[in-house]
Amino acid sequence: AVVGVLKWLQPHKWNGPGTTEHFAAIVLGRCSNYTQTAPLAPRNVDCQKIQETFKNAFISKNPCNITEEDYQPLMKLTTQTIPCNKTLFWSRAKQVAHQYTQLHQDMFTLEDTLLGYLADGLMWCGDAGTSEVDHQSCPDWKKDCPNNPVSVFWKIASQRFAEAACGVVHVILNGTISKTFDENSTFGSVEVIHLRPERVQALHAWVIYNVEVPSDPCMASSINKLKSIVTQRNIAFRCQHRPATYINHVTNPERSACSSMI
Ligand code: NGD
Repeated sequence: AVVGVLKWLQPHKWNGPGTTEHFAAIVLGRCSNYTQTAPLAPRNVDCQKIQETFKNAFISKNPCNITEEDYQPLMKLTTQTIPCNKTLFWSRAKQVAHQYTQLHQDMFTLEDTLLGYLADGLMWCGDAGTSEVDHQSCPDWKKDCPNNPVSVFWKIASQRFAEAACGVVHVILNGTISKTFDENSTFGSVEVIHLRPERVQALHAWVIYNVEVPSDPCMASSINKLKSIVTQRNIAFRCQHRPATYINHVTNPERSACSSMI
């Protein structure tokens, strides 16, 4: 007990929150939940193995020196096929996107795939010289280092998700902020870049706003930037603005008449 108290009195090593309590158990529980209930769940999944492989990607390693290779075994175990036209990206609009896919279960965000589902909202890191996870602190992307276990994970998971997309793909963007499209976001810096023009015909953006807006959010300069990046890559681009109430409407099952709005 004394050792435990002393541990807490030590200054935290990193600036970010530590590994989520019960990380391994959560990953294992999510994996069994997903494989038993999700549409399109991959078959013959060994959740115990997935949980161990996830942990081995970062355990006993310097949490500022994580590489994409560290996650290759986990990526291999969680390969999943999303049908064409069913991929949904989002940026600064996580909640709205997930409300949408809850309602339209034939559409998939990264977090509706096994890999994203396992990790969403969790923190994790270890350290060289110990086989324990660090529950006290983990590196913060900006204040400590970019190549930390969580950032590298989302980068590679997002990249693979985008590379596998086909047909018409969608993105939900936040029209209530100035950088509706941000080139430095994961969507802007990883996903858009890794769409394959030979597989993806078009990107349709839905710009969500709360109240009636004075001018069309699709005319914002950041959307023009997105349009030019996408069309230069020989992928067609379309933008539509949609009020947030439109998602609220359809999230209310009593008002199923609203679902025809989509
Ligand atoms: O480097 C990071 C980092 N970058 C973003 N975020 C990060 N967290 C770290 N620990 N390290 C967090 O990701 C940020 O706090 C948000 O909670 C979340 C998404 O960031 P946001 O809203 O700026 O949108 P992005 O465009 O960067 O990323 C969303 C797209 C979406 O299409 C997903 O397929 O990229 C994928 N994704 C990326 C990062 C994280 C999903 C997540 C996730 N589920 O947490």
